[in-house]
Amino acid sequence: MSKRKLSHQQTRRIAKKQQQRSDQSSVDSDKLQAGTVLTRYSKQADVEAEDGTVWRCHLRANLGDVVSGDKVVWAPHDDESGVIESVNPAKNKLERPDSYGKMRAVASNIDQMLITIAIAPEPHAGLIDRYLVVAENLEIEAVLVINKTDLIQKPQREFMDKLREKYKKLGYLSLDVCAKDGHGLDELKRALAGKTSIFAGQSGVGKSSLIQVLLPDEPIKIGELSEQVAKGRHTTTHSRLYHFPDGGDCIDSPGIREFGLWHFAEHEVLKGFIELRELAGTCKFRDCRHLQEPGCAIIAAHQQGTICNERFDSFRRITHSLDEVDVKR
Ligand SMILES: Nc1nc2c(ncn2[C@@H]2O[C@H](COP(=O)(O)OP(=O)(O)O)[C@@H](O)[C@H]2O)c(=O)[nH]1
Ligand SMILES: [Mg+2]
Ligand SMILES: [Zn+2]
Repeated sequence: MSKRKLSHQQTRRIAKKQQQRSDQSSVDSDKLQAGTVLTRYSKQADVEAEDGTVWRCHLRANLGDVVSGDKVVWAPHDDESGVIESVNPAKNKLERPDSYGKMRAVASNIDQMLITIAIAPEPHAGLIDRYLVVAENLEIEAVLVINKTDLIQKPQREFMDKLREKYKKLGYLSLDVCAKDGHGLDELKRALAGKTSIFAGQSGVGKSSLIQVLLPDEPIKIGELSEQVAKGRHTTTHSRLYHFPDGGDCIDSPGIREFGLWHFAEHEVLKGFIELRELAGTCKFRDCRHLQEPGCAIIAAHQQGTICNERFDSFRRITHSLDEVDVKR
């Protein structure tokens, strides 16, 4: 409590100072409060006050990318709306490039990524590894969530078992769940408790469905994305932060379905492959790119069969995609 109070006072002080500098601000500084951004719309945001009430807020100019999970200082304007005056520095920010190549924040202050897959839609090759590059670079935990266990038939079981084993070997927790019949939900709840998690995964794997079974009273849109595609309509969906009754928050975000990694540097891609980054320290050359250099520890390990083929290929494919972008630039 005292810790929170302190940071609240500090941020109020900062906001006050910023306000004094800004001519356009007319907010009475006594009204300033701490809050959390639940949803960001194009020009406004829903902010949750410390008492749990939610306020639709306008944003002061030059606040930058304000997204779900951001801690802010805001002031009420009338009975239901307010103004965000300042944004606290975030512990981390998940970003993705937009269609113009500009980096856009998706969510802030995340502790954990739940990489969600299912037998249908079938996981794209290397997709899990791509999410892991993002998670490892944010330095957050990553958990593999295998949803729709009700659909796994005998022929697919082996595929899923292999996949699960591959990531377990690397030290990642993996959970089998089913939003439809409730299998594995207690374990999922335990994994979510006390953390802010973000569900990542292809559209249609059941991210929103899982959040819905955990929060039956929330009006969560299920399957909306695939319907949208079918209708060929462009509707904007927004990220949203939810609280779980047993503690812990999660962010459901349409912005983290699939995105390129070309904004990553080579060493960051390597950071995403925990078993390879350990080896890289023993390569002969310090600036080894692990492509064809003599004395490369990663290539040697691959030849000796001590690292997983698929992971090595994934690493190569991602690194190669960075080169392609360089050419285009
Ligand atoms: N059979 C089965 N279907 C599911 C399960 N979870 C979600 N679905 C269905 O998968 C579709 C996509 O779900 P949605 O939650 O919108 O996926 P999202 O795009 O990842 O958020 C919907 O038609 C859901 O009803 C599950 O555990 N089993
Ligand atoms: Mg969804
Ligand atoms: Zn090397």
